Amino acid sequence: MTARTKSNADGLYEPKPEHKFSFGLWTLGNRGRDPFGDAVRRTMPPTEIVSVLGEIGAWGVNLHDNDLVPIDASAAERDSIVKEFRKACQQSGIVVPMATVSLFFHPVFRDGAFTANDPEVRAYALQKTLRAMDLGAELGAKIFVLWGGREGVETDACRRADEAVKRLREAVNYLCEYNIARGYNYRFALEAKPNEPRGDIYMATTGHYLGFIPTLDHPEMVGVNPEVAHEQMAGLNFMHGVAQAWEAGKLFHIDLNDQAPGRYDQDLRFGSANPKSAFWLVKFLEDVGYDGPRHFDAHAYRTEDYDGVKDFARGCMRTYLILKEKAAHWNANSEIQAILKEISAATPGIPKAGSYSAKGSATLLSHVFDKDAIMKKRLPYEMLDQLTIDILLGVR
Ligand code: GCO
Ligand code: MN
Ligand code: MN
Repeated sequence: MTARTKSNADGLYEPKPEHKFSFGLWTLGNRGRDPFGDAVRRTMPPTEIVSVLGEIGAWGVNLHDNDLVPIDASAAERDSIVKEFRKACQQSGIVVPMATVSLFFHPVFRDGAFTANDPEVRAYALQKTLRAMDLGAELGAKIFVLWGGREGVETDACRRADEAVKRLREAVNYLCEYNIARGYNYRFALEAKPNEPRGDIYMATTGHYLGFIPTLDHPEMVGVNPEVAHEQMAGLNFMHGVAQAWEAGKLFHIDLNDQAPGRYDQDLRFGSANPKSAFWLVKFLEDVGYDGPRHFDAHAYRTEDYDGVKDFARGCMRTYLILKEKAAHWNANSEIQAILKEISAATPGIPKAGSYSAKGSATLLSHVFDKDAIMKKRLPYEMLDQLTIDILLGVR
């Protein structure tokens, strides 16, 4: 409550369309079901979710095919649902930046979708994805996310793991050709996760996908959709994976949430569990000028009603904007800047590493490095980190 009042009073942390904050239909619409307990919230229709998003100042809504259109809907039902949804989006000023496909909910995908052993399941998965691409394109989506939640195993007895990689490649190549044939201009964003719902998922991390993408027929069309919780479940530094994706020109989308390492998939409000990691992430995205959607793939605590869901969604955006402000503050801090300058200053007269040349390598090989002198240079990272903490805790 206080948070909301303050936000309205100071206007500083008010979400605006240019921030590109988006939420999935499945995030606000999450009813709090878990493996041990049933729904605690009623089903909120997609048109209502869109109007809530408009009310709280979000920019976009993302969807799986079946978040909007029931899996067995007739063509006529589908068309009327889509029409009504488009109208709701227009009324609330909400865009659809990303679409995706559910290849995990229906029991038919119990052994995977694109990697399943049954060729009929693989064909059905492909058909379902083509239709989801049609749907997304109709709604204006330019990014298509593929999350292979069921592409994995409980026992490796069921297939050779490299066969799964080959099947996945074949499927993504197929989708790229369809993208070209239909002129959709989608950019595909592949989302990794180490486990849950499968015991092990094949493409466990963003790094796995960055290795896979160059083996595709149209690598330029395919990037990644890293998710905070997914890398943290694996105990990894999320921002490092994002940075590698960015540097490779592959950061097509991002899923923001939070997660305590070593736990089940929690999908917590952005920045709520590890605010310091969230800070480095936001600082990275803002420093490099990432201009894609900031998508929150999280959901409200199971204790909440739909007012609480709004608190949750507002909180995600507010924390992002607070951290963005802190990042600007960090960059402008003169003590921090002086330390940064000092720690990477070059000693005059030393040979440069850089790119190889015969002459350069000869100079390098003949140089005598003074390791004792190198060791005398200070690396005040304790101070640098404390300055960061001071900023984060609001005393500097
Ligand atoms: C999860 C995933 C999903 C995907 C979504 C988009 O852990 O369940 O993060 O939420 O992001 O299915 O394809
Ligand atoms: Mn997730
Ligand atoms: Mn996700």
